This record gives sequence, structure tokens and C-alpha cells, in this order.
Amino acid sequence: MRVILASPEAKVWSERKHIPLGLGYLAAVLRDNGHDVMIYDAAIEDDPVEFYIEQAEAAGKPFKLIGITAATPLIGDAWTMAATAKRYGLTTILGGPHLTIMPAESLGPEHPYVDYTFKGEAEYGLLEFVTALEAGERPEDRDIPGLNYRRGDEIIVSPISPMIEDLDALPFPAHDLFKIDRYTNLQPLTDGLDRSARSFTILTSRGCPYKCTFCSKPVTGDTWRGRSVENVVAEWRWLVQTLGATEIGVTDDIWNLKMPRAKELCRRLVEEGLNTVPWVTVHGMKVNHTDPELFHLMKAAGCKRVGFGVENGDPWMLKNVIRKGQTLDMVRDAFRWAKAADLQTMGFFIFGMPKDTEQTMEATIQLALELDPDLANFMLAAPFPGTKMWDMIKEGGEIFANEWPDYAIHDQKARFTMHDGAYDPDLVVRKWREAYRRFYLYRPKRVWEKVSKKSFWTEMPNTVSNARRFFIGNQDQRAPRPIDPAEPVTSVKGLIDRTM
Ligand code: B12
Ligand code: SF4
Repeated sequence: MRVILASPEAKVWSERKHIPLGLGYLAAVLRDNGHDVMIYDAAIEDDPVEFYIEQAEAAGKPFKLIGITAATPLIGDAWTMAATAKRYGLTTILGGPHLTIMPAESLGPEHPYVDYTFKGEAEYGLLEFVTALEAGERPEDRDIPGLNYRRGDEIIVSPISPMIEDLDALPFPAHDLFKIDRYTNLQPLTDGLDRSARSFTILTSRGCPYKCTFCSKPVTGDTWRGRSVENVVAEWRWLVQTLGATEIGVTDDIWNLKMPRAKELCRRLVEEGLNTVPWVTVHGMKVNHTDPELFHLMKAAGCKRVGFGVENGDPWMLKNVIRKGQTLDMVRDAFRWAKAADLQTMGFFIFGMPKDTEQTMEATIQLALELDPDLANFMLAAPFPGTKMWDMIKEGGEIFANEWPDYAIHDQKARFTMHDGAYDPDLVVRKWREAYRRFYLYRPKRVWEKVSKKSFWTEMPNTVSNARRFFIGNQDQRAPRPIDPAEPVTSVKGLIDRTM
């Protein structure tokens, strides 16, 4: 069957473009089973999805099915895309993080163009779904775990699709189906935004046993599952030697959970001569699963930079609110060891978790200054549905964000308040912006390092718009006033109450 797997425009994200790897996995499984698959990523395409649908029709080989992926801020774009595809008569199915958390919402009467949603990892479920469609059967009659649909006026939500145990049994993602030369490099830390980078991403494991309260745990799952080192190396070899990767991003939640395996992977990359292409850990280094040897091996294996979730500089916040499972000393050690191994470092920090005060946010800024990573990423807390943080706010606060795009990282504004008499969303935004100023502007050495790089000038338009947003702010970044009850708003809270 001809299938189009699509990702909506990621304009809520940033100028950086990453491949939607989940679609690569789904495409590979369908392709291996004889289906004809196209991956459409609106973030890098010049033409809208209808262009390809019409082209396929004109060629006499129409697409029968569109599968659309969506993280929460992109769900509105996913609905628009499904409505478009429906006009051409395609069957529509939505999956990905938002649908794993809120499978029923998209099947409500406002979205008649969505036929099915899918909850969880879909390699096997989607294959069975397509097999059923091709056989002219109704997929719902096959009881596919994870598949959700309408039966009359009822929305049937099935149990989540089981997490795949044996990841080695999966084919490699269909990396060759991505228009890779349209993606940018993964983190423009030292190179600016290289628009012609051939940046692929790789997933060496899935899942994470930790339970950080801001994290969408229903998506990651609690059980860590690692691919064998040899299986990862084989995919790495394909990326480097056949597909010409110039940068690789490891996008696991926590690729270093098992340190001996992480070290073995590094050794094998060296042995195979695959250490010539730089790689970065996009999200997934956890400080308390590191030691000096690991960083030295990573460096030898071609790793260029590592990112760590630091989150907060206050030990009480880390332990009791964020529940990060790491101490400040562990954070300090990891940064020291990574720098000693000559790796570039990035730190991720969150401002405005429930219970954050002026003192705790100041401690966060102080810690960022002390660690002095090459890149500090300060984010405003976003209460995604399905997180513990969401529950905390529902119990003792109020969410302002009333549209899903408000949850985008680069649409930075206060999204909630707590009714504890101490939490101040306006202060949160002020301290967050202050963090950027104190880290990037008020340190002459760092400013000089930045402006003396060519990329600073070639990326001037981006730099200016980022500077405006981070250092000066705009109307949007103020905490909204309480909503007038008479005003007709589509409340996110309302949507969730209806569907969870
Ligand atoms: C790499 C990554 C990124 C990258 C690349 C994203 C991309 N295009 O894939 C970047 C840095 C761009 C990114 C950005 C964001 N991310 Co991100 N990201 C991840 C991360 C760490 C890995 C994603 C991945 O490759 N997973 C592996 C693949 C195999 O899984 P998958 O994509 O989910 O696909 C499987 C299933 O979901 C399902 N599926 C997926 N699509 C479809 C479609 C159909 C039709 C079907 C049937 C099934 C299906 O089947 C797939 C195969 O099993 C995840 C954490 C995680 N564990 O998933 C967070 C995660 C997805 N990100 C998250 C967030 C919050 C964001 C941002 C919204 C941040 C922000 N506030 O702006 C942005 C959104 C922008 C965007 N375009 O999506 C949250 C999502 C929460 C939510 N409710 O949506 C996650 C879960 C992190 C977390 N633990 O909280 N992210
Ligand atoms: S360590 Fe990362 S993936 Fe694991 S729970 Fe915390 S934020 Fe989520």
C-alpha cells in the first residue's frame, strides 16, 4: 500500500531541523513488508502535503493512508494536515507523544477528519493496521493494542501498545528516506547553523527508569531497553560510510544508563574507524552515570559535545520537586570530567518549577555561572499533560497556557501559577531573562568569544531575534491575567478533563 508518513511544520520549535526519527522507524518496518512509503516533513519541504498527494494521484499511484506524528505543541498543525489529507480521501491516523498521552482528544467531534489515533510505540501495531487496511478489513476488528477509534458516538481507547523489548529485532530507521541535505546541524554551538550539514540522529536505547516531574513519562516509559553495541555500530557504519553523515546526534533519553555498555560502544567506534564524524548527545547524558574514563572514551570515539540536565541549583528543589535523582556534586563532577576530556559542554536549566522562589532561581543562575558550560539553555517550565508537574499544578495552582502551541519551548512565557502565596510567574520570567543576560552578556570574555566567531555574523538575523526574545522579551512573555469567565476560550484544561 502507498503510505505517507508526515510530520507537521515545526515552526514552534526553532530554526534547527531534526529528522523525525520515529517516522523513520515506522517507514522501515512498512517498507520491509512491501509497502511503498514516503516521509513528508513539513519543516523542510517547500511544497505543502497536498502537492505530493496530488502528484501521486496524477501518477495513478495514490496514497491510501496518511500517518501523522505530533508532539503536544504541534497537534493543531497535525489536525490541519489530517483535514487536508481527508479531502483527498485518505485514511488518517495520528500517533506520537501527544497521542500517547491524549489519544481520545483527536477523535472528538471537532476532528471528524481523524480516523484513528495510536498510543505508544507503533512499529508492530502500524504494520498490522496497514496489513488490515490492505486486506480490506477494518483494523479495529483486529484488537491492535494502542489503536483508538470511534464506534458510533463512542471513542474506544485501547491499552497502550507494549514497549518493544528486543530493539535489535527492528530494522534500522529508513534514514535514506529523509531529504537529509535539508536538515541543519543539531546544536549550533560552535558551528553556527550549518544548513548543509548531513546530520542524522541515532537511538541506542529507549526508556528511562528515572521519574523527573517535568518529564512526559508515559512517552518515555520506565523500562530502559538497550540495543546491542554491535547493532548500534552497524547502523552508525551505514550512516557514516553509506549515507555520508557529517554529524550524528544520539537522542536517547539516557544512553549512558549502563556505563560498561556506553564505554564498549565508544571502544567499538574507535576500532571500526567511525570516530571521524563528530557526534553529540542531544539530550541524554545523566550526570550520575558517568566517570572520567567514559568522557575520555567518548572523546576518542569522536564525541564533540555533551549535554546534561542540570535543571536547578537548589538541592531541596532537585530532590523534592524535580526528583532528578542526582546531587549538585554529581553535576559538578560530570562537568569537570567532561571538560578535562576536552569535550564541549551544554547545561539545561529550568526556571519556574512549582516552589521555585527568588532564592532557588538565583541558586540556579549561580550554578550556571559556576559550571560555565559552553552553552547554557535556560527554559521556562512547561506543564505538559501526563507529567507529575501537571498534577502538582492541578492540585495547587492554575494553568494559563490555553492553546497547545503555548507549550513550545521557544514560545517562552509563564504558563502557570501556584496558589501558595509564594510563587510569582512574573518573577519567574524576570529571573529567566536575567539568567540569559548574566550568563551571556555580562561576562566580557564570553561576549568576545562569541563575536569573534564567523558564525555569529553569518547567523545575525537569528541572533538578533533570539537576543530580542531572551534579553528584552515581549508582551507575550508576561504572565497572563486571569481569564474572564465570560470570554469564550478553548481551555486546554477543559480538553484534558474531557479526555484523560
Ligand atoms: C529527539 C527529541 C527531540 C528532537 C527531535 C524531535 C523529532 N522531530 O523527532 C527535538 C530537539 C527537535 C525535539 C523538540 C521538541 N521536543 Co522532543 N524529544 C526528543 C526525544 C528525546 C526523542 C524522540 C525520538 O526520537 N524518540 C524515538 C522514537 C522511536 O519515538 P517517537 O518519535 O515517539 O515515535 C514512536 C511513537 O511515538 C509512535 N509514533 C510516532 N509518530 C507516529 C505516527 C503515527 C501515525 C503512528 C501510528 C505512531 C507514531 O511510533 C514511533 C515508533 O515507535 C523525546 C523523548 C522520547 N523518549 O521520545 C523528546 C520528546 C518527544 N520531546 C518533547 C518535547 C516537549 C519537545 C518540544 C515540544 C519541546 C518544546 N517545548 O518545544 C519540541 C517539539 C518540536 C517537535 N518538532 O516535535 C517531549 C514530548 C512531550 C509531549 N507531550 O509532546 C518528549 C517526550 C520529552 C519528554 N520526555 O518529555 N525533541
Ligand atoms: S532523566 Fe531525562 S528521560 Fe529520564 S525521567 Fe528525567 S528527564 Fe525524563
